[in-house]
Amino acid sequence: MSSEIFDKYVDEKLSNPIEVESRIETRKKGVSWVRITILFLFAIFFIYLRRFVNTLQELTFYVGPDGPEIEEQFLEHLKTNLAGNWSRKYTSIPHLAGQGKELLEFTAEKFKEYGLETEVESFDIYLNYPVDNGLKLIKDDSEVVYEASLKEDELEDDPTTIGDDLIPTFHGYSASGNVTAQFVYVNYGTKKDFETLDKLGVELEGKIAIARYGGIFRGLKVKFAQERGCVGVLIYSDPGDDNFNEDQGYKPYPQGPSRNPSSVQRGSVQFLSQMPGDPTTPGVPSQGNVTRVDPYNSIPKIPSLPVSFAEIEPILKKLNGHGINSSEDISSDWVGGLADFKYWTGPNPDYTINLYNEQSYDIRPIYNVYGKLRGRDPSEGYIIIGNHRDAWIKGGASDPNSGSASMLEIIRGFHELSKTGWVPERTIIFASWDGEEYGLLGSTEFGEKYGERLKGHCYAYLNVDVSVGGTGLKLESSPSLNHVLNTALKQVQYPGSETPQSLYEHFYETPDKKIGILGSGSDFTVFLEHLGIPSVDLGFDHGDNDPVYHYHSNYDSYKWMSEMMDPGFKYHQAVAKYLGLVALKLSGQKVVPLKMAEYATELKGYYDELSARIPDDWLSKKITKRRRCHERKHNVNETTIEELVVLTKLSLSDAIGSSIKLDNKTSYLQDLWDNSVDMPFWKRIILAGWIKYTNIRLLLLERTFLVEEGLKGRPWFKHMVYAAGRDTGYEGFALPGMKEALDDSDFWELVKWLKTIYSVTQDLNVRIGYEKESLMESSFFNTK
Ligand SMILES: *[C@@H]1O[C@H](CO)[C@@H](O)[C@H](O)[C@H]1NC(C)=O
Ligand SMILES: *[C@@H]1O[C@H](CO)[C@@H](O)[C@H](O)[C@H]1NC(C)=O
Ligand SMILES: *[C@@H]1O[C@H](CO)[C@@H](O)[C@H](O)[C@H]1NC(C)=O
Ligand SMILES: *[C@@H]1O[C@H](CO)[C@@H](O)[C@H](O)[C@H]1NC(C)=O
Ligand SMILES: *[C@@H]1O[C@H](CO)[C@@H](O)[C@H](O)[C@H]1NC(C)=O
Ligand SMILES: CC(=O)N[C@H]1CO[C@H](CO)[C@@H](O)[C@@H]1O
Repeated sequence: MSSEIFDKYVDEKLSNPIEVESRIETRKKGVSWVRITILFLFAIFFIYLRRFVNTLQELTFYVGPDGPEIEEQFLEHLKTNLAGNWSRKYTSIPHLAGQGKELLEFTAEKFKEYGLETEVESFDIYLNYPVDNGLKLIKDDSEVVYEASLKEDELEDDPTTIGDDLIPTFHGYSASGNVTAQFVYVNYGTKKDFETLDKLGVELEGKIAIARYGGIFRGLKVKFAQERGCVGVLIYSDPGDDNFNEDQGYKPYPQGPSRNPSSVQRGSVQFLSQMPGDPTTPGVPSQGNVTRVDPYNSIPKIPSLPVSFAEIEPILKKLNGHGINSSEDISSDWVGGLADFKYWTGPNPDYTINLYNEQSYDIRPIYNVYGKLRGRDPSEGYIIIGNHRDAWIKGGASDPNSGSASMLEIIRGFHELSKTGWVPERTIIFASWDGEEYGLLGSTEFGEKYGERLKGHCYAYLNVDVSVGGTGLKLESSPSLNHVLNTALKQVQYPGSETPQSLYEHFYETPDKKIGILGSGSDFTVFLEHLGIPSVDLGFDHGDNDPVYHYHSNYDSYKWMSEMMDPGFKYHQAVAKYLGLVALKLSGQKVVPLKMAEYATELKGYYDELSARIPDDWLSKKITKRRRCHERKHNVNETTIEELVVLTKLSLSDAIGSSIKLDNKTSYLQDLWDNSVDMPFWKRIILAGWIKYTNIRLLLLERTFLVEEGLKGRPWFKHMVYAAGRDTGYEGFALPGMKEALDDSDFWELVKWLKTIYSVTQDLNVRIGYEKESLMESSFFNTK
C-alpha cells in the first residue's frame, strides 16, 4: 500500500517537468544537444530521487516480520543444536594466541557460509611462547631431593590429554629466569595476605613465594610478590578450594567429579588491572611500526610457574614447623586441603627451590575474525557480539570454545532468519578475538584502533567467553542493559530444571539476586572501561554441585564437556538462544532498548555507600584547591566536602527522576512506532526522525562517564563508574577512583574524585533531561 502511494507521488511529480520540457523542445527544433543534456540531467535527478524515496520508504515503511515473530522463528531454528559439532571442532587442535590457523580459517569460513561479510585482521603483539622449565627441591644447597615433572598426566580415556602437540604448563607474560631460593607460603597472595606476612615479620625479600590460585587475578599475586622483593613465584591449585574432593570419597577426573591431582592451571600473569592489551603499546594499536615502550609497567620481571597440587605438596610439606603456624596464628582462611602440608608459612633454612623458566619473547601476529550482518539502516549504529577463540590448551571446551560454539549457533540462527528475507534494523558485528588469554589482546587492540568510531556508533558490546563452565547463570552488565537482559531471561527455558523453569526464575531463585557489575578478565574490558560502551558478560558458571572445572588445564576437554558437564550441549544452546534474543532486541527495535533509570539508581546507591565512608573530620573541610576540571562549567569552589556530597546526592536524585521520564518516553516512542501503520506517511517520517534523535542520545549516554585522565596510576581505565579492581583484577568495583582514595585515606585524591563525580553527574542530568518535549506531549502523533 505504502509503496503505491510513493509510486504515484513520484510519477506525478516527475512526469510533469518532462512533459513541459518536451513541449519547449518541440518549439526549438534543431538544438538537440541541449535537449539531450537536459533529459540526461533529469534522468539522473529522477534516479536519485527514486533512490532517495526508496531508502526513506525502506526505513520508515518496512513491513517485514516484526520483533516477536522473528524472535519466535529464531528460537524455532535453534531447536536444531549443532553446538556439540562446533565444540568438537574447536577442541581438536592447539590454539594458543597466534596459533591454530586451521581454527582461524574454520571460523572465517563458517562466518562466510552463514552470510556474514567476513574479514580477518592481524595485530603484532609482544608475547611469549614457552621453551623450557624446571622445578627442583634442594636440601642443604646441594642435594636435589625432588624434581617436579610440570606435566599433566595423559589419560587413556581422554584423547585431548595425549599427544606431542600439547601446550606446556607456563604463564603468559612471565619472565624468563633461573633462580634458587628459600620459599614461603603466601596463601592466595592477595594484598591483604602479603600485609599479614609483613606484620608477622615473615621475610620475603629474596624468597620464592608459593601462592594458591583463587581470590584475585594471578598476575596480581606475582605483582605483589615482586613488590616485596621475591625472586620467583609458584602458583598451585589447592584441592581445599574445590567443591568435590577425594577426601570426601569423590574420585578425580576422569572417574569422578573431583580434581585430577596432576591438573595445572596455565594463565596470564599480566598486571591486568594496570592495563590490558599489548604491554608495549599502551592505548594505541599494535600494528606496523608503532612506537613500543618498556613493557614492565604491566608485566612481571620475575619468573613464575603454575604447578599441580600433587607436585607442590612434597615441596610445601618441608615448611611444616617453620615460620608461622597459619591455622593457629593467622586464620583458618590460610588453610587449604593438602593432606601432608600443615600450612606453615616457612621459610625452612634447610631447603631451597630451583625455579627455571625459559620463555621466548617476540613480536608475533594474532588474528581477529570479524563478521558483519548488515542492518537495514546504514545511518544507524551497530552492536557487537564477541567471543575469544584462543585457549591455553588443545581443548578449551569450556574456556573459551563453549562460547565459540554458542556464538556460531547464534550466527546459524540469524542466517536461517535471513533466508526468509529478514534484515535487522541495525548492523550486528560478530568478533572472534585472538589473544584474550594473554591479556585481552585482540579486543583491546581493536578497541584502541577503532576507538573513535566505536564511541560514535556502537550501542552495546555483548561478550560470551565461557558459555558453559557450570550450571549457574552468571550475568554482569552495565545497568542500562538490565532491562533488555531481564526481558529476554523470561523467554528462554533453564536446561537444568526438570519442571519447566525460565532462565529468569533460575537466575532470581536466590533472594536479593542482582545482575552483577563488570570487573575484568574478558574482552568486554576495552569496550566498557576504556570506551564507555554498555557491555554485558554472561555464561553458565561453576556452581557447588557441578563437577570440578579444570580451568586452563588439559582436562578442559571435549570429553569432560560432552560427558560430564553438558551432555547434549543444552546449556550451550540456552546461551545461544538467550544471547541471540538480546541481540535481536538491541538490533531490531526501532528505539534502542537502553534504559537509564536503573543506572541512575545504582549510581546513587554506590555513591551513598562510599560517601558514608568519608571520615567525619573530613566532612567539614573546605575544598580550597583550585578547580581541576576547568573545562567543565560547574562551580564547586569554596564549599565543604559535606556540601559537595549533599549537592551530588541531590543531583543524582534528579538523575533518577529524569531517567524514569526518559525511559518512559523511549517506551512511548516505541509504542507509537509499533502502532504507526495508519499514521500519515509524513508524520511517520517525522516520528522516524525523532526516534533517530533519541537513539543518538541513548547511544552517547554511557560516554558521559568517561574521564579523560583516567584512574590514578592507570590512565588506560577511563570509566568513572566501573573498572577492574586495582588489587583484584577480575572483580570490579563501582566508582573506583573514589573508592581507592578512601581505601588509601588520600584526602586530595578524594576531593578530586568528589568534584569529578559531581560535574559528571551534572553533565548526565543535562544529557538525560528531555527539554524539547512539547511535540511529544501534544497530540501531534495521534492518528485517531
Ligand atoms: C553434527 O554431528 C553429528 C554427530 O556427530 C553428525 O551426525 C552431524 O552430521 C553433524 N552435523 C553437521 C552439520 O556437522
Ligand atoms: C640454573 O642455574 C643453576 C645454578 O644456579 C645451574 O646449575 C643450572 O644449570 C641452570 N639451569 C639451566 C637450565 O640453565
Ligand atoms: C613507519 O614509520 C614511517 C615513519 O615513521 C612511516 O612513514 C611509515 O608509514 C610507517 N609504516 C607503517 C607500515 O606504518
Ligand atoms: C598448628 O595449629 C593447629 C591449629 O591450632 C594445631 O592443631 C597444631 O598442633 C599446630 N601445630 C604445631 C606444630 O604446633
Ligand atoms: C509515563 O508516560 C505516561 C504517558 O505518556 C504517563 O501516563 C505516565 O504517568 C508516565 N509514567 C511515569 C512514571 O512518568
Ligand atoms: C560556594 C561558593 O563559595 N561558591 C562560589 C564559587 O565561585 C563563584 C564565582 O566564581 C561564586 O559566585 C560562588 O559563590
